[in-house]
Amino acid sequence: MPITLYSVSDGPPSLAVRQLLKALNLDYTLVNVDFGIGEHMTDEFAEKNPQKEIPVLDDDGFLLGESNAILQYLAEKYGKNDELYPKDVQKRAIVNHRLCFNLSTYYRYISEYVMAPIFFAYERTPLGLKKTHIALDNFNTYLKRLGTKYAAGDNITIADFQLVTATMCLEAIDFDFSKYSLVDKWYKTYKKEYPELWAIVEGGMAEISAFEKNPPDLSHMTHPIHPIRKNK
Ligand SMILES: N[C@@H](CCC(=O)N[C@@H](CS)C(=O)NCC(=O)O)C(=O)O
Repeated sequence: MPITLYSVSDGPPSLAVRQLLKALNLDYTLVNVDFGIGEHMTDEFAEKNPQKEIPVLDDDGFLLGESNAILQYLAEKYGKNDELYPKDVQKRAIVNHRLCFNLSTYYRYISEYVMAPIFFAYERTPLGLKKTHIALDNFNTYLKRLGTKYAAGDNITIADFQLVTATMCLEAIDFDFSKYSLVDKWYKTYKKEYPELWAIVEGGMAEISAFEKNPPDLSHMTHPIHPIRKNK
């Protein structure tokens, strides 16, 4: 049952999948893709994922990109029970909602504000900051309305893996989100109750924090979308 994950060591979607693989106690081969030298932009990588994005799962020849789809597939196929991805239709709908919310809004706004200016020639703008606060406020409201310990229920689900890695990006740049008290509490609870999963995320956070202070030089890169920062 050979499983390979193509992953980037500081990439939140990759870190979300790695947490699930650990939670499921699955043996797998971790292939670190070097973002800095554009390993994901080669024709060879495009064979695995035409979007040229990381992560990519290879489960015995079955290739899958998009971290949400990977989480859903692995939890469905290898989960010993349905805790991480409930079978109950409404519970599953809440998990799917949180995954969609993370992709469309929460991680999207956080990554545009935190990550893009670290790697590429973007600025942190007042609008970007406003969107980040909107995302945090939305998540805080979802936690309040559901009234559960975790994002989609009283136990962790695959949704928490994505939302934790997104929130970690804020901590990596010392962004104070404590006024979103339920987000703050949820995040601290996760760290405390799942130290072995948090350790995976923490490794990525250390890299992002270091890049925040000393941004990587990607001036050699030609990117199809993102403006490259010129070397000083
Ligand atoms: N929606 C995708 C996003 C994956 C993604 O954006 N990964 C980043 C690394 S963290 C990437 O590969 N970016 C490609 C690039 O910027 O060239 C997922 O959730 O898997």
